[in-house]
Amino acid sequence: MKRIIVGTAGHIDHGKTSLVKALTGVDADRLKEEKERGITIDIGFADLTVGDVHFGFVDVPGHERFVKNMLAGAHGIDLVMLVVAADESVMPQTREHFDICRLLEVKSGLVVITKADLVDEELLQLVEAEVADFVAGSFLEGAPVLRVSSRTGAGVDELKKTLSQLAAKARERDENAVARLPIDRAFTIKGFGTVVTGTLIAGRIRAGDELEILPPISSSGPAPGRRARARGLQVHGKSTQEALAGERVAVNLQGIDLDEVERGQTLSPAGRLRTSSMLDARLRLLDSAPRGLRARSRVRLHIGAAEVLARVVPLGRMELASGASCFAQLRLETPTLALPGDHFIVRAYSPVVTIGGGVVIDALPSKHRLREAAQAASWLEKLEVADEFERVALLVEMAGERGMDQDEIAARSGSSNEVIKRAAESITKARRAVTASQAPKTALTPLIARPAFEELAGRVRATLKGFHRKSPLESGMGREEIREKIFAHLPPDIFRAVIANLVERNEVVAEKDLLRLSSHRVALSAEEQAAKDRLAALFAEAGLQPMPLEDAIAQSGVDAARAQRFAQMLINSGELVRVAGLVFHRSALDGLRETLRRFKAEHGPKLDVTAFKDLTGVSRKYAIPLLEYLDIQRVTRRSGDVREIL
Ligand SMILES: Nc1nc2c(ncn2[C@@H]2O[C@H](COP(=O)(O)OP(=O)(O)OP(=O)(O)O)[C@@H](O)[C@H]2O)c(=O)[nH]1
Ligand SMILES: [Mg+2]
Repeated sequence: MKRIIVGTAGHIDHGKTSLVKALTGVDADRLKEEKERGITIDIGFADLTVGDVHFGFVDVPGHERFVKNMLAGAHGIDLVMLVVAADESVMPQTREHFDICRLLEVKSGLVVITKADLVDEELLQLVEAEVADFVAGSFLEGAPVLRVSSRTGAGVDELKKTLSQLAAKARERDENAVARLPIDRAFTIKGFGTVVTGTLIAGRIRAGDELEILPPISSSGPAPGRRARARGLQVHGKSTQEALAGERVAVNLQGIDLDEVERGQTLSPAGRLRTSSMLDARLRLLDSAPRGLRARSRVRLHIGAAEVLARVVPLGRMELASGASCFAQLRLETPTLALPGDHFIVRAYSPVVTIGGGVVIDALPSKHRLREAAQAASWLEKLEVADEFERVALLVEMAGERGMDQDEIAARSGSSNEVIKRAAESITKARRAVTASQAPKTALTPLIARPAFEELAGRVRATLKGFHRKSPLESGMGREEIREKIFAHLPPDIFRAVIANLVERNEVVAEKDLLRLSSHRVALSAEEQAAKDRLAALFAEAGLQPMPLEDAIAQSGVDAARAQRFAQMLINSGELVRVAGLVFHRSALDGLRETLRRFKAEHGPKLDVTAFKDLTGVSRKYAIPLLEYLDIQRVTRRSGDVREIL
């Protein structure tokens, strides 16, 4: 069954509530004060099924003082019934409500001329002509205009039929997107506890779901919301296990007190979305706005069911003129939940009139300073026209070298996991981004745009190049040193990924804790090469009875510091081997292994220290470290005083 939310709009007393009652049998005025005064004060609800369409009605107040209440309901509607009383025609709130519908980009609707029973045909035709003029050039141009009398019932059936036709053409809401329920009412029911209601504008909620209420009451900065389980759900007064986008939903929240929830908060899946204190948006001012909007003007921002005070910073200009549009950053005085694509209304701080509205483009932007306005605007230009997939790519590109993990992509885009996953795959495949981790990938694995990734790789190369130039005798630069120099403020995954990538491309060699360019060769002068060779030769000649390293260094023919480095190079390359405090040439140790192999063949595997000394001709000073070395190398195994040759 298709689910459509229909909103009323129109001037006070033009018959909106009566019309909803004529259609559904429900009096949407539920407050005592509304009944007494005969006017609507707050939004009211009713529903109706026609064929395979389920209509949820949101009836709004027409009084100019209650436009803010009207806005708490108007944000979620698919279809508008613009109500114009035949005896009064177009009036101020007809205009204001209609402006609001246009700014919210309500997609479809119709005009209902109510109180048709009160006037004659001539006047009806006049009103119809006025209405046609009024909606010309808008989304309602050419839309059905129906005459109805809620008193006699004339035209009501025709209206139902027309609503069904419009519903058939209405777009479906995305049930797979992240669920959001802007709360428009909160109350308690004896025996049940706290209940909140709202229009489920996206996704689905199931009984038992863990939800988050954002923002927390009276928070002054971004903070996680209060979490609560949905104990029970009702859609239009009927209990259900699951509510879908486009339905009016009541949620019974477990363990939540009434003073923890209020109109303007939003229910969403726990841990998924984040509140914002700034929004980047396309902002339009109405032609009818009494004056332009100067930079940093204070306005009332209505978004979802929330009203928050905000300052408007038009990007790249000092003032937005009436009738014009531009990119703007809205700086909110209290954080709220919003996502790209959300529409909002802006009302002047004083006098309180609707002056404009727009669409959120980036819900978690950074603060744009004056000189960054042009760059911010160029990103917004791309984001504004991006589809869900492209938005993921752009968000990653905007994040630059910091990259963006999937949790943040989810919070910032509002896209489903499925969309994010597919977008991540396609942009990595298209080589626009790199997934900065080896398996396993988690939600915290950042994606980093390829240019930013290459830039980091380039910096590693340049840093290594500089290092090699400065220290040609060092075999490499410390991994940690590079991390601190280039990646200190970045997620560790990004460091690992950049290094791994350079190694994979054979541009960098990682050896132990050192990194070097693969092209790096330690360049020695003839004198240095001779000294290094001499060191090696001293140990090769000494066999199993080498001199202490310091002595060899002293005989090398170059200064101790350089000789020390050559010794280290020989050790790094494996030509020299450290055994306890001694240094042996590789060939001497290889020879020893061979000697033992032959001994075992002739005399069997048992060998004690004395036999070892006889066999090799070394003193105890060398014999003990050598045997221990052989044990570690698993050439021999010690048991008591005897060793077994393996
Ligand atoms: N004769 C006649 N009277 C009507 C008709 N529709 C509404 N009325 C009367 O007009 C008055 C206002 O009707 P409502 O439905 O309360 O008007 P509303 O647009 O909901 O008013 P607000 O919610 O306060 O903006 C009531 O006294 C209704 O009885 C109609 O079709 N014919
Ligand atoms: Mg009413």
